Amino acid sequence: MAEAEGIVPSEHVLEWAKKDKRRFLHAVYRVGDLDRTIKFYTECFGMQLLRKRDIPEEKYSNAFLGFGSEESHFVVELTYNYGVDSYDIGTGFGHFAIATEDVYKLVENIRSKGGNITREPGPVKGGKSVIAFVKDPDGYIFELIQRGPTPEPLCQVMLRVGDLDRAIKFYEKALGMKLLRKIDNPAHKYTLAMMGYADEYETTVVELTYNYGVTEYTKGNAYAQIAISTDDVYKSAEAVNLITQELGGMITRKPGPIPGFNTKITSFLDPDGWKTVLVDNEDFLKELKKEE
Ligand SMILES: N[C@@H](CCC(=O)N[C@@H](CS)C(=O)NCC(=O)O)C(=O)O
Repeated sequence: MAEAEGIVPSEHVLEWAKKDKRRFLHAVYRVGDLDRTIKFYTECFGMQLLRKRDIPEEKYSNAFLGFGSEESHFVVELTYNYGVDSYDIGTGFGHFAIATEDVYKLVENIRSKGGNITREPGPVKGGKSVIAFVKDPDGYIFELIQRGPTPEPLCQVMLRVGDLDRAIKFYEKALGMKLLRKIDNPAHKYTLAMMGYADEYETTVVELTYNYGVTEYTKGNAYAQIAISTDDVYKSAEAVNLITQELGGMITRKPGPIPGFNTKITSFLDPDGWKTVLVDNEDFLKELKKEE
């Protein structure tokens, strides 16, 4: 009866987030010099430049880079705002991660091109995975993780959160993600939760990090958001809206088409203030075709 009157009961709204067709599309962040970052990511990481667009009316340009087509891969969307050559990354943003079969070899390549290695390759403290850290020209950290071959080398976005259980619940309920792995590392006083839609070795995940006793971080103005696809921005926004009432966070853009692009989106903040944008699957594919 309620549905016939156009009111969707809350359990149906929450089911939607789980059965929707979702995939990590891109991470959006600001850089001070587009060409400098494109050169660094292509030469040091082996990414491909997938597309570039200039929007002079709004005084910004974008470049999309990744390890495969945007139709099937997670990529980075760099934003250059005319005349702004540096940003504050803040303390909350952690890193992007790249999986590679040989971290030592990749580090040598990056070093030979003048890249800044901030943590030499070797087993992670308190674990076995071989990792290294690299700082890009704007100061964003990339973690290099040694793994077997994977279809999705751009494999993690790490964000620090002040309440891990609350954040896990939000990503499960509002975004329909699964808790894929939770690792407590008491020796180094942190807990991690890997959140995503499928196997963390095959697809991209959000790595939520809780440092014991730390509840607040600064956001800076450099990192912007993660974009995730959906079959219905309107239903998705209903689920997000319900969960923000329970756990915190807020819708920052009501569902609907972006003027000029016609792509339907909705965006919101999680309880820690991290932003996600949900983008209509079909509209996104149309946008890619238009820009080919
Ligand atoms: N305090 C750390 C907690 C997370 C953490 O330590 N992560 C591991 C990687 S999963 C790391 O960075 N280890 C440092 C190392 O092994 O040198 C942070 O906020 O970044």
